[in-house]
Amino acid sequence: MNDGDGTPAAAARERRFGPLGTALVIIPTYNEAENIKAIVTRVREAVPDAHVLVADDNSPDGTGKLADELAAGDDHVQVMHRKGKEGLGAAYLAGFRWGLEHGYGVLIEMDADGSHQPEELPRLLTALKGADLVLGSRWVPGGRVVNWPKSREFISRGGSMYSRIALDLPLRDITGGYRAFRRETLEGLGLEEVASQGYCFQVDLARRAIKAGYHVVEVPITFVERELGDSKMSRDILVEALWRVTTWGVGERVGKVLGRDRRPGPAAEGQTAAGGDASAKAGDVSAESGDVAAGSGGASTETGDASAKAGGESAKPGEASAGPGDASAASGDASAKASDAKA
Ligand SMILES: Nc1nc2c(ncn2[C@@H]2O[C@H](COP(=O)(O)OP(=O)(O)O)[C@@H](O)[C@H]2O)c(=O)[nH]1
Ligand SMILES: [Mg+2]
Repeated sequence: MNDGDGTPAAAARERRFGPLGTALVIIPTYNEAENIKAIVTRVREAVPDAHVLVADDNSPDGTGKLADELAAGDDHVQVMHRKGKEGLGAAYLAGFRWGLEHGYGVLIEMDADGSHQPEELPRLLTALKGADLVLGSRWVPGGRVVNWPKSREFISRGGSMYSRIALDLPLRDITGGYRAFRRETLEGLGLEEVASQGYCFQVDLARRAIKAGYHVVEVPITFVERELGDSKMSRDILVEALWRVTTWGVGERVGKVLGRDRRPGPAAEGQTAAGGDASAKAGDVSAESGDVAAGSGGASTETGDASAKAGGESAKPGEASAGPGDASAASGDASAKASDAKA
């Protein structure tokens, strides 16, 4: 059914993927004061054209303030100050909405603690040129983890294997959080319905992408366990993942028996992303998330239409590191340009 890279490779070969546009690296943070400067610096060095959005949940250790200081000295760095700890999934959803609203072509998930090495990001972006979604994967050949006890590896491998079987997903690392999405992919996932958190959030997005027929590719990564700060993952998050994956798996099997099956996706339809939904939601972002540092005064992207306009001067989203300089894409709505990412 697939060639080991997620979705039917034959169908993907017939697809034409548009240029990528500018990348936004979203880094959710909660108490990452010891890590924030290093990770932002490494991202800026590894992929200088990419922009960074730190989505901080009002960390008591002052991470948000440190991020503000980084943003003050770098027009490629933004900070979203959220009102309090609401979980990784909620922070990513807010970051995605902000990024879509501001016209970014690629949205990247990356942890703040150094586990996801920014130096590997160019490889993910290269793979995204021929895919809808790229997963940094610990569990494909060439992927590995550094400084993990066997017990943690067992849980992670087990979680992916359980999800793979329960949800019938042709993927190896389903809980990982180092990912690169094309904007059209995110727009087609139905993000407004996503309520899951933690590892389950990652499983949920991967499952939606496969169900929607997107071409998902796994790229091997070396995951390095954090040296500074503490993990926020908890037993509750594991239990949530187990419970939801089981519920989804049972639901899908019942659905199959009743004759519902996977929707034909963009591979079959020639990729028209459901941009309208995302843009309808985009307006909420700034209100919900407080302010984005030096916030950009207003959305200029008309998602769902083929031509979102550039709004500001400093950001040059057309010049994506991984993408061709010109954002006018073969695929319908990829011509959106980021507006003023920094006012
Ligand atoms: N904004 C936000 N970020 C979070 C939250 N929980 C975890 N994170 C961030 O998500 C990333 C992964 O969390 P981490 O604790 O390292 O998870 P682990 O790698 O699975 O142990 C880190 O950058 C955390 O700071 C949260 O509730 N809100
Ligand atoms: Mg971590």
